[in-house]
Amino acid sequence: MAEIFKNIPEIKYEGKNTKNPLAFRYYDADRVIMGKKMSEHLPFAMAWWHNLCAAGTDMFGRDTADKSFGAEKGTMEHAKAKVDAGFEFMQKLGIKYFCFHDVDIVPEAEDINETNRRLDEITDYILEKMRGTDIKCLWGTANMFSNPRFMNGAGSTNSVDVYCFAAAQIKKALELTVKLGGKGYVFWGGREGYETLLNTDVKFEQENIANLMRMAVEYGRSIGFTGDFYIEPKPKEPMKHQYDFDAATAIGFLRQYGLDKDFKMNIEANHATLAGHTFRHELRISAINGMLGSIDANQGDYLLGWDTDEFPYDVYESTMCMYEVLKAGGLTGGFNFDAKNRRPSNTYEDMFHAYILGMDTFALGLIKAAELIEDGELDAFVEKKYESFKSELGQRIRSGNTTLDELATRAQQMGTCPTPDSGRQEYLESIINRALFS
Ligand code: XLS
Ligand code: NI
Ligand code: NI
Repeated sequence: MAEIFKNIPEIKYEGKNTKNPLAFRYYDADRVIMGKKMSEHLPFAMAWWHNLCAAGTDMFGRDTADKSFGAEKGTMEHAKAKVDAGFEFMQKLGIKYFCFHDVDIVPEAEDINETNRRLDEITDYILEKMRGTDIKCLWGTANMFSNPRFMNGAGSTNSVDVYCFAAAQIKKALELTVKLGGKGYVFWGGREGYETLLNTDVKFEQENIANLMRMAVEYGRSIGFTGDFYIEPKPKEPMKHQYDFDAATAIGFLRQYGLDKDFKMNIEANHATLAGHTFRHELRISAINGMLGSIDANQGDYLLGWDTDEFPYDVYESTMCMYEVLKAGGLTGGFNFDAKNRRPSNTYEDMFHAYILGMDTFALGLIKAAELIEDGELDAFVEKKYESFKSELGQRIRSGNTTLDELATRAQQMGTCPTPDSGRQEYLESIINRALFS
């Protein structure tokens, strides 16, 4: 196999002082942190779509990067060249997982039967490639948002025919995920939402989405898929109102339709901020509901109101993220870089710099989060903050063994209410800075 990224060596850990642009400063795969290797804490994944397909086209201009990898775009040769490029890329970076949509790995044909044939062919090729490596599939998914047939939604479509195509794509994508040994299967509800209530029956659409998911679970389990299904919440873009607005909304939906045993959350940093939340809020909400599954590791831009899918460089955010992940006992999934190079970063080297940046950002976040946890001051503060609930009355409130009448009587006996202790936010923030910068 001809080498594609010719001037790029295998990327190695060289420590924080290295000036080598093609080396890790913090990601040291075998370093043990809180009893586990960094590589186990951080199962990084390459997103097929951004890394091997997207080439810089935006609303105002065409491709700036060359992702032909020596083959003509739109052909199966190109699909295979992308596999070659992807595996070389992952191996050079020491990345062990990839994520894909059905139409990322082959050009979609007019007839779904032909698309499916191509998918069989390419996944044979991917499997062959996987055999000589320790690279695995993190998750698969069906792209049910690009094709014009999905303009009114996939599970939420008004058309039974379109609903059948969505079902067929999910069925095939599940089969491929199982074939490639994928740990998870993602539903990101790209077109599952609406622009105006004037033409939308929300209840009807949500019930249809839930039914599609139920059928996916039934079929997946019947063909031996034992992994997690994920919902990837996102509040807007492409639709004004997306049904899976945020983790809390998606979890409520799953519970309402009895899907909560099979599904977890795939939390994307940039989606969290679009929802008006912090990344860590979404992680915490998922974790306390037992549904923290996987992460789409990227970051947004606070000045831009859309999903800019930037590579994460913000160590404050990655530290907060890893704090939540460590506290939750890790992920069942991994860290998929659902991120793309900025349009003018259009060389092969830039693709590597982007992943080195992202991997180092999360490695440093892991190191700092572990320091914060081992230091214990934040935990101790939170523990103390709720101390009054350790009293006899507090315990009874916690276990639901009080009445409004009893509590009101006690308040009336006190007459005036003592002020609770300070929340100490600024001091606690200074602890984070201490960990990050000392
Ligand atoms: C889009 C989503 C998408 C999902 C997979 O905003 O992040 O890339 O991760 O369909
Ligand atoms: Ni995503
Ligand atoms: Ni996204």
